[in-house]
Amino acid sequence: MESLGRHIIVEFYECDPEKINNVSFIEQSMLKAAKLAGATIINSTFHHFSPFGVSGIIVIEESHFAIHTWPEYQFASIDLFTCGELVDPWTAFDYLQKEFSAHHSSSIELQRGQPHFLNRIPVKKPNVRDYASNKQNRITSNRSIWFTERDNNIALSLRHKGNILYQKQSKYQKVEIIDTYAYGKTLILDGMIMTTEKDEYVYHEMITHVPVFSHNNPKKILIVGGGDGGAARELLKHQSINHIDVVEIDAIVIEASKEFLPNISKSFSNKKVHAIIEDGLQFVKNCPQNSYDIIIVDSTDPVGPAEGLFTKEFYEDVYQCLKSDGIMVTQSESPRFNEQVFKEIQKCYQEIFGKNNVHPYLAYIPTYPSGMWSFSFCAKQDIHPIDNFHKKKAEALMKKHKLNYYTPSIHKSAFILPGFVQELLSN
Ligand code: SPD
Repeated sequence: MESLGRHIIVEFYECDPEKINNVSFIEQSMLKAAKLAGATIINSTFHHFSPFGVSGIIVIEESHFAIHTWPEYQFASIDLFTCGELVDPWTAFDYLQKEFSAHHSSSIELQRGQPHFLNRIPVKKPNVRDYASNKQNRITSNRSIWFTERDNNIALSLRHKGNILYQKQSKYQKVEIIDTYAYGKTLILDGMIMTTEKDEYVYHEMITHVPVFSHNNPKKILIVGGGDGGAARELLKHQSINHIDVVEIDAIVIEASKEFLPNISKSFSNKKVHAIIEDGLQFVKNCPQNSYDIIIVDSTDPVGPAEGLFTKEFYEDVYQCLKSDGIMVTQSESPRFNEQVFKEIQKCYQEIFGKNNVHPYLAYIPTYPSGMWSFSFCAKQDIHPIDNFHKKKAEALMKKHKLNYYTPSIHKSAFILPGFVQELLSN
């Protein structure tokens, strides 16, 4: 015996960046490499990091295989550590080099645990029965694949089933759908969670029913963004509403949602809902004055295609498109996580709608950064969302439709803001 273990340290250069940013592909490749090498797989865990990079490890009976990738450098760094004579780590090396389309590589083999430096001592063996049951427990292969949305200091990870159900790079963004254990199917745009089957109701109920029940008679609504269809689905629960325009910049978002999120996107088959594939910025610029009772800005975060939806120019155009008693509601990010954006847009809304006509409110969305999310209610006239709340209508709607978050009490309490949020608004 030359050593207890063989450790091959591998650097793969000029890999295919798509492949080494695909967590499912990497997991499958590493598992296959371990099998081909003759290893017995015990467990694996793989994480994708937003916007790019994957880390993963496979525990094998004969030690472990680990990987970290940097797609932006087309680089993958891998450790193949094996014990015993029966596993050949170089078989795994050859396979992975081909799988990742690595143009070239460097590697070093280290002998780990050299016997002449070691002193073997007797270790008590477990009794036969314990050993048998332990062994059975140990060799249950268990996939553990994680999506991680992360900024410099905070991350949220969801374990998913491994296969990416939908993945397309549109003209505007990367559109993905994965199936997570805790929150069901999840729509991700450019590495950021947009909506999940199990908590989408919070966002969609709160961005729609609050303005609708604060308006005297809303009929015609514009949704800017909202390509998953969730906001339109909630609006359809209101009989007075007879026309909903959904202006979504990215047809791919609608396509993915229709295919994999039918309960969220079902509104698109209703004839009151008109999907318009256009940049919301241009749409409101060209929109005739006094067109809509309510405008809902159901945007992504202020990076990438939605950046323009967080500008004064856009909100001024929205103001023009609203009827004289019109209401705009926006998703206005997290006052905790996006403090600066939250503060700045509140100021901007106040400049356009008037200081007393802007009312931010909160809801709790577990899959968004920090979990605390804000919406902003901005009225053209002096319409206060609590004073002008049509409680009877809300109660009637709740008898007909089962809502999961919005209630008449939540309508009011959502506007009660914690001290630190009030402070952000007053500075
Ligand atoms: N950080 C996530 C913000 C997402 C806001 N838009 C979600 C779209 C759901 N219809």
